[in-house]
Amino acid sequence: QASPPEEKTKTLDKAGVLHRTKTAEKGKRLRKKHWSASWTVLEGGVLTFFKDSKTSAAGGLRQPSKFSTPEYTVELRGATLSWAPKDKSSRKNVLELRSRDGSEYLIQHDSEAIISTWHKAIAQGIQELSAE
Ligand code: I3P
Repeated sequence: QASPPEEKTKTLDKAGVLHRTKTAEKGKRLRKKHWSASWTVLEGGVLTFFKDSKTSAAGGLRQPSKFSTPEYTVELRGATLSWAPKDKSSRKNVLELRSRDGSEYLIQHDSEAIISTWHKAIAQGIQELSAE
């Protein structure tokens, strides 16, 4: 399915609330999943999950200092992204992101349209970093 031309620009920066959980830490699988809704920012080849989801969209990509503590930052260079296999989660629309250092995250949104735009943006970010 072809993208309209305006989506082919290099604007990768994106922010919004996603459900996420970390499933592995530097190659070591975590035993329990803890899903939480998180303000998520894709900027400059780094995906940042903040602790909190209660952030005003009016702030755009800017994060009020009150909520500015990132919980996880994922360097996209050398990372891989795929749709999670069904055995990884009972949820729908789940992406699996593996960082170069062997950490893994599941990323989910009930809206297929919303998760698809994240899929596209993160995949494009990974691809552009590998092409540098
Ligand atoms: C887990 C929790 C997770 C669920 C996981 C459960 O239970 O319900 O949301 O993952 O399923 O084990 P608990 O809260 O007791 O830790 P999904 O929502 O992604 O399915 P799993 O054991 O199949 O990974």
